[in-house]
Amino acid sequence: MGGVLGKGDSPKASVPETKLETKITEAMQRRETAGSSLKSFDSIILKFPRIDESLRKCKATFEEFDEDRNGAIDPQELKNCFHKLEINFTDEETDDLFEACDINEEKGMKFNEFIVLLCLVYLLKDDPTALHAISRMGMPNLEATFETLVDAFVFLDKNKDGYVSKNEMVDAINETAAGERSSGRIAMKRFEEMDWDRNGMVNFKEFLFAFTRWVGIEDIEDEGEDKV
Ligand SMILES: [Ca+2]
Ligand SMILES: [Ca+2]
Ligand SMILES: [Ca+2]
Repeated sequence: MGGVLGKGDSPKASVPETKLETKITEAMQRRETAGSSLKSFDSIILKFPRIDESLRKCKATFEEFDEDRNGAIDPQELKNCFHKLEINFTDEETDDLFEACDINEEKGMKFNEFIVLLCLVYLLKDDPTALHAISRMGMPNLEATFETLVDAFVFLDKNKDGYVSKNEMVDAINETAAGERSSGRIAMKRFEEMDWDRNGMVNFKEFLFAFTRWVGIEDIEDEGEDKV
């Protein structure tokens, strides 16, 4: 875990990280050295509608890979999907990713989980330790959206440790809404929504899941097949 974390910013040691989570954090830290193109929290909010639109268009992709049309992508369907997108992850890496994003542990990726998974793949694609680095996913619009999401996280993570702390979140919001008393409370609430495991830090996966909720991606889950 190194000594790079600022005081009060380190994740609680009691929450163990999986190998994959460590890899994601390291990939994010590498990406953070390049900095963020975003200048303010407002500029992130302004991008919400376009991100929302782009992710919704991805629904067709989801349906394409949901071969048995049961409303979820199972491990085998995911492997077929990766094969088709020329994402060369090992079976073990694919299974780890699946487990990390299958938050309901239903052995099936719902649409919002699938989006988070693809975005993590996007972040990991430049991992120098990956057996086969992938150069592209063949979905330029979606990749641009993923880049925006990565960029937003990089903007929030001021000390570049791969996690957004509560203070970083509050700072980001206060920077824009100067003088508004309520903004700090909103920031706190947003943060608590994001920090699922309540370890005081938001990692990229938590950020992505929160994002799919904010833009309402979860709402469209039920448009397709009925699932009892
Ligand atoms: Ca399926
Ligand atoms: Ca941080
Ligand atoms: Ca957390």
